[in-house]
Amino acid sequence: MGKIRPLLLSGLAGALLLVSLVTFYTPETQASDTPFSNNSTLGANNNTTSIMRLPSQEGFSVRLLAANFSAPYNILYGPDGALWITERVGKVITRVDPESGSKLGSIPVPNVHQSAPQDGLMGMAFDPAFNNTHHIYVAYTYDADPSDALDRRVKITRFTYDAAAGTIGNPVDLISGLYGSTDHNSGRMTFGPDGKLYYTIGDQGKNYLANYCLENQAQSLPTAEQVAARNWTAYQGKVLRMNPDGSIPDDNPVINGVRSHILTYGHRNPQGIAVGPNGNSLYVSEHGDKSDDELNRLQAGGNYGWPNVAGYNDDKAYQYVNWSGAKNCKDLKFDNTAPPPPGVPVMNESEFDAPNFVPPVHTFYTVENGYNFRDPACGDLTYICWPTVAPSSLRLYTSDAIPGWQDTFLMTTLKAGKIFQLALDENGTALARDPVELFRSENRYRDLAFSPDGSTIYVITDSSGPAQAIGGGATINLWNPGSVLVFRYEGTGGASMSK
Ligand SMILES: [Ca+2]
Ligand SMILES: [Ca+2]
Ligand SMILES: [Ca+2]
Repeated sequence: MGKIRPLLLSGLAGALLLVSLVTFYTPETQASDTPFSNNSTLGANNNTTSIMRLPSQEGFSVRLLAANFSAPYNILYGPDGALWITERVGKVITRVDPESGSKLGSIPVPNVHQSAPQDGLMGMAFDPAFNNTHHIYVAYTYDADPSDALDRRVKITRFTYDAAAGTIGNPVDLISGLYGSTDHNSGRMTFGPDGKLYYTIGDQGKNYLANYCLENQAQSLPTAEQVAARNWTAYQGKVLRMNPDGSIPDDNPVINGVRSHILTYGHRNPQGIAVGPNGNSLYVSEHGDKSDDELNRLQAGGNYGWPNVAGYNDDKAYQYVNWSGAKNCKDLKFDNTAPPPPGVPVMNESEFDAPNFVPPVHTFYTVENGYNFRDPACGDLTYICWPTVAPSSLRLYTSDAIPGWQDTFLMTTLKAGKIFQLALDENGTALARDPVELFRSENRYRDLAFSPDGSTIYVITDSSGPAQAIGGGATINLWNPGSVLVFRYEGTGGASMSK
């Protein structure tokens, strides 16, 4: 087949009009940063041509597999050969044919409560023995108050999948009554090679934005009495490790004299978790505040510093401004780009001296004091211009199908319109080389999954929200909202990414 280049009618960048009758991949003609070179028409009616832009990447073909998902949050390539996608707002698990993109059915998850920007149906994991047990594990917010009032909590429930009926049933709660929030629930999970279930629970966005008068609990640790009473107040800003029945493993760390579900603490919003190369260690990606998103390697009992430390303990462009510690907090207007008002306790990072502090493997990005966090290029969406990327997921690529990729992480981002490839050094405690930036677009990349043969990457995107515009500043006009994109390696050798 010949190469067909789309006819390009250029105008203003924001209103760029692309017309093409086919979607076709033209690797020789595409620069890795050319945003508009793959395109296609959508819609059954030729009279209503709609315009779609797709990211491009040298060495990869790109296509839209499926769309119209309701805030897709977690994607897994299932043992049954289907893509399984949780829809956070939709409160369903939708199964998708990875070739045709057909939706094979949407499975309602019962008793999910969703009413805020970051709550609803979240992470999901297959039982490692799924083909025998048909068990899947799902995390979601629910309303624990039987009255009209809302008590937003999180639980992890095991369901049994009925393939013939296309339903899930036999719910068994592993853990319930975890704090839930409008913000920073995190809600990712994975099984480790040790057969334990690992779950990330964020700091609930406390001491921040709408929740700025609530005390941040990321440094809190439970008492033995709280654990016995199943009081999970201290389980905020943590990574939890549990047996598949939800019980506390006998070999979990004893922290401050207490063994609990807590593996690590001092986390902010760890939305990505993955087992590292060769089954060694677990890693999380987490959102920083105005700087210092982090890749972290988990060490049992480790303190990852938040909210006292962002990134490294280096006193760079961050202080712990404890709004919730102000007696008159409710009278104050939250603004984290202005000097804190009188009465708000402020701590320098260097005042934090926890002996078990674990610095990040890498930050995105650390900046110097005096950095301008009010870049006018982003207008009212100032945070889109901050030196953060908003890492939303972390997945390990284990195949040898793509040259140079084996045992590297792919990390999706919400703000940067990129997927980062991260290669660890021999010790697993630092990056071996600079991150490689892939698949630039104006999308909020939420999560990804790999095909079993390693040739294909399936990426889900947020349904709405802002991202960094390619020309600078911020945009809310996402290219492929609420979709599954497919990036297929075409074996040209041009994408070894091993610079
Ligand atoms: Ca209620
Ligand atoms: Ca940290
Ligand atoms: Ca720092």
